[in-house]
Amino acid sequence: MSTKPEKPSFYLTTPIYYVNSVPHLGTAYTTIAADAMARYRRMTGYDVWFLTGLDEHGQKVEQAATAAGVTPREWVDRLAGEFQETWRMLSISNDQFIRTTDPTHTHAVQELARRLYESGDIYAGTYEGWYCLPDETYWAEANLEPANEAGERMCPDCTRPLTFVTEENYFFKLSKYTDKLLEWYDSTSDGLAHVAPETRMNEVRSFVERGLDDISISRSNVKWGIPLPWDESHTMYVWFDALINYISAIGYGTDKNAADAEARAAEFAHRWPAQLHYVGKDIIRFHCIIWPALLMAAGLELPQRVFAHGFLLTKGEKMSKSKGNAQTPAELVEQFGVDGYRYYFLRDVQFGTDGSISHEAMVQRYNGDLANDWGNLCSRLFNMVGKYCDGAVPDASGYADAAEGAELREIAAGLGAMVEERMVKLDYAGALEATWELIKATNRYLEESAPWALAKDDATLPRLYAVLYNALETVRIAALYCAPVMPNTSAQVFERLSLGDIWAVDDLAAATQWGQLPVGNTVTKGDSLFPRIATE
Ligand code: ME8
Repeated sequence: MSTKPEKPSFYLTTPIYYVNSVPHLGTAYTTIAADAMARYRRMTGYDVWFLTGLDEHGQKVEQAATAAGVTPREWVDRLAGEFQETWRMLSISNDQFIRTTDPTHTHAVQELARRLYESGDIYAGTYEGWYCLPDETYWAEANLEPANEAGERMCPDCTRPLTFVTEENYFFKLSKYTDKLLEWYDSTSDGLAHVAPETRMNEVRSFVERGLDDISISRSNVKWGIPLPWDESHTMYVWFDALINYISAIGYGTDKNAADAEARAAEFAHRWPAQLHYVGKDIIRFHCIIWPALLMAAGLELPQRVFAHGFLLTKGEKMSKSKGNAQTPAELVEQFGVDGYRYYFLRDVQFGTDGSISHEAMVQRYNGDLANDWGNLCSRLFNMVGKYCDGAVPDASGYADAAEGAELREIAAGLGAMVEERMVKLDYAGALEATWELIKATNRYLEESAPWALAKDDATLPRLYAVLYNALETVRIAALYCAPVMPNTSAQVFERLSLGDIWAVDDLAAATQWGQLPVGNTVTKGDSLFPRIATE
């Protein structure tokens, strides 16, 4: 009896978003990218744990609740529902949804804080300086521009006015970890840099090389937060609270008396360190400086990789309802479908760099790549199988010409390695582009071999069946490679080919080997996968 070897763990996370606003194109972007990776890694044999969630504490959330005339608790509960609904609508396959108001999270934060206080890495002091409320960020004088004409100091990141605060606070000895952080930046994991892309690594490294100050980790006038266990007049600075979610979610700091304490500890040992933290470039200092330093102080392993993507920009054209070019995920999904939405953002914007998005580009991508190339290939092919083969996968064995479909077999054989190489770099656009080579080659193959002509003569029927089989087989393979980004349409293609559950695939390399489409399987034409969008 053989037992399957245990799958390697792949733990990936998104930032936990603030609940001061509803999910938008930016937060959806990070979440979709992480989802595509989670799905891809499940299909390539990993034991995936995909975490997303919400950052529910802090002054900003407290103020948003007050402005809405509700308690912070009512406010976060309402917004948590909206986030979860939006992620469901976008086919996000997260394994867990953490909220920093969860009692297990609170316990873990207090546990870690206590540990650092006892070891001397957290100490009492006075904070005097600038604070950016919208970003919940402290700023040292040295990083600021002189006051403007109105006498205001501005946040270097978001350019909004800062507030001067003087508070008795607790501090974290960040300065102590400067050299260790620089060593970490110089090391790699499986040959990959811990911070990517390189521009972000350089930015973080030069910030640390300038020297780090200790940072305040508590607030005494913010009530909506986690109290410090040794001094309940302080709540934990919201960024510390938030970062710890990545370990509290998977079992760190579980109450020793909890019924599941042992199981949670085992889970933590299994899943930590994370393979991949997805973040936007706005929050790299928290993830690439404070977070690793905090883990070092706690004696925990560091994440293998933090990948910071760029910003989505709307370049001149504002996406607005009144212009008929919707701006919320829900409005865009209504027009482009979930998979059309997911495809656009991962195909048209190079992950890692800033990218302009526009309604016009979205329509172009959709009509070009999805309606014309992929959708049309499926519908005309399934249609022909209906017409010439009674709607069943034909038997190609009567036509023994090795050259028939050789180009398709060759592209398909090389695709797996290419997609893997690009996915490791989080180059979604590149992985999709490679998949499109197969899709385009199949469309060309059908044009060139003209099945409609082969169907006219009994003598060419064996070749007709070979051509249709080859095209169906590439469609099956392309659907597998498209699945992480376009889960719904790929599942539909599988259904139409009477294949099993696409999500049961956990060995993509084996599943994409040529020739597995069973002869005789019913092929259903179905509705158009990507109906064209009229452009007037
Ligand atoms: O920073 N383009 O939460 P947040 C691309 N709670 N991505 C964007 C974007 C845009 N225009 N706008 C937002 C926080 N994002 C903290 C995180 S984690 C321990 C705590 C995405 O709601 C991007 O991932 O402000 C960015 O980093 C994140 O949303 C910020 O989300």
